[in-house]
Amino acid sequence: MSYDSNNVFAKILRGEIPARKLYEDAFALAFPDVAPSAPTHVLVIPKGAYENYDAFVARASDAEITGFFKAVRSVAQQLGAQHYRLITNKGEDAGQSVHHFHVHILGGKTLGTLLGE
Ligand code: DGP
Repeated sequence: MSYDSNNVFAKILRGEIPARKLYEDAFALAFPDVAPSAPTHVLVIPKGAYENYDAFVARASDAEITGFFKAVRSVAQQLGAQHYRLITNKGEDAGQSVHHFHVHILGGKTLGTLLGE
């Protein structure tokens, strides 16, 4: 699948859809998930156009990759999260519904089993 610049996160990056910005730097933007699965549920997205984790690691520069994952850490620190789970869904069978690479930060309670099943 190639990148579709009409996805909702691309629209958030362009300011066409509102989002409450929790963190922003040159590499990443973080905002709360619209349908939270835990008391803390924040999405972190790269600024570049990458449809999923595979595309991000394959095509992004080392600076973008490092900058993005450092931003994820900064967001978790800013949230004061001592215990948290990172999730990224790659592909629809894995649960990916928005095709702009993103990492979910989940926490704020004792989380269940990995797949919640
Ligand atoms: P995934 O299913 O892994 O692709 O996660 C996509 C997440 O994006 C899902 O938990 C709901 C969230 N989401 C979808 N549309 C919007 C939106 O317009 N704003 C925000 N803040 N989150 C959204």
